[in-house]
Amino acid sequence: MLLRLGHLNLEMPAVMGVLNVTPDSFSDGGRFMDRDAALRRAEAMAKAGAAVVDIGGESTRPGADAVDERQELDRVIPVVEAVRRHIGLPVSVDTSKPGVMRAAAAAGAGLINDIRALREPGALDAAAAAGVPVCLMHMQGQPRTMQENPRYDDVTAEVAAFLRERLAACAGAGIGPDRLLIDPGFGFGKTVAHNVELLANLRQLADIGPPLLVGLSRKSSLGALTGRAVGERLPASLAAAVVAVMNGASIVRAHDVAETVDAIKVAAAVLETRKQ
Ligand code: 9MG
Repeated sequence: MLLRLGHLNLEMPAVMGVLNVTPDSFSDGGRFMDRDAALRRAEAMAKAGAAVVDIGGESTRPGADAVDERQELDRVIPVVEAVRRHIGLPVSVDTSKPGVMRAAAAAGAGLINDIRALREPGALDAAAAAGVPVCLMHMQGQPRTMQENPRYDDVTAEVAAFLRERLAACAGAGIGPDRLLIDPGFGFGKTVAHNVELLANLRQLADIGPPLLVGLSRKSSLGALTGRAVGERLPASLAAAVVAVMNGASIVRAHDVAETVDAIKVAAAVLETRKQ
């Protein structure tokens, strides 16, 4: 298994803390819009053991509206600069826009997290030039409409085929496998049953090669499985994180960093013991 990816040490499963700088994100309601509040939140996540913080300026929740590039840059770049300058924690930027990718890398971001897997025009070239690792995520449709009747014949096979195709597109653009992460995109154009099937079959995606990143924290599928409101999904989120790590995930994207760090330490200890 690859042990380093840019600034990230993947020797042990790692936690990516979620830092939304949007007014409308589904589970933290835009509480982190203000630069200083964002900085305090990033600091708390660093203390809690996050390996990286994922800063997003455009909500990706189902039904969300797109924002233009200027707005996204204004929301994200000052926070990237501040986190890098004052905390030193590695920063990921959740964006699909080539201009934001370029500006984020120039401001010190060490990872691009693209829910569109570099499919926007110019994104492959921008990511190649930025020279930082990229997370390629699967999504069926677009955030605005993706939960309107998502369909697959075989969700695991189709997600795997998509990720292999995007890895090949990256190779063609000069982005080698040593700079890539892959992600099945839980909740992005998927029903509860699709998400459960992907989680059950996660090992097949881990076997593709690049480190696997997963994001299940507080997602609506966990609400559907438990009957819990978004603020009550911590136990379900931790269970999902542990299942994911036991099945090959290297990075877990999470809102509740301290709790997720502890949960995956247990999973990592079991995995280490199995290896011996
Ligand atoms: C931005 N974002 C929201 N959910 C996500 C997930 O599951 N994976 C990745 N890579 N990004 C996500």
